Amino acid sequence: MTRDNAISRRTALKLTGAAAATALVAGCGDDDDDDNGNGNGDDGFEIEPGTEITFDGQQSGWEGLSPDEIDGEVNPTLILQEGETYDIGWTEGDGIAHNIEIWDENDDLVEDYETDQVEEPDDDQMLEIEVTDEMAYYVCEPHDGSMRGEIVVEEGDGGNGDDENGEDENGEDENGNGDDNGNGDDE
Ligand SMILES: [Cu+2]
Repeated sequence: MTRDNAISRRTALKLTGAAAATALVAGCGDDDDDDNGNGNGDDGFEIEPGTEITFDGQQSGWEGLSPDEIDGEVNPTLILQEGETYDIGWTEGDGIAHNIEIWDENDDLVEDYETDQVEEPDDDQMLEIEVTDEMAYYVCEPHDGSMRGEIVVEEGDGGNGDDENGEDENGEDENGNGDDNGNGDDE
């Protein structure tokens, strides 16, 4: 690979400096991908309201099972809509006792969103949550260092009717400004 790259780079320079310059610009233009709607990998995964979010509880981290977007992702950042409800929990595990809790940015429990610690998950390990802007993490209390994922709350305060139209989502993705708001709150 290295050798090939060296050759092709030299060839490109010989052929035309303009083409090489263009290639460099394109290489740095990761933003283009985000504009196409693939920004989820970096910033988190936008989850449809009402979705059941399930994990495989491994001591090394939460491994996403469903929805498909988070399948195989470890501690994926979940982008949830304020005021909407979701089911979140774990349906498989490694035989070690885990639970799931929703924490705020100070690592305090939000509402009473916590489950008992069990070795084999059952229905009680699924939390039905109504999203508030306090929510910052989903964690396993005994393993809160490794089994911790971020929750990013998308505010629905643009108006009560906006969520239905999905106009908020589109606008934020194109501008890329939505993330700035979220980061400011966290810190
Ligand atoms: Cu755990």
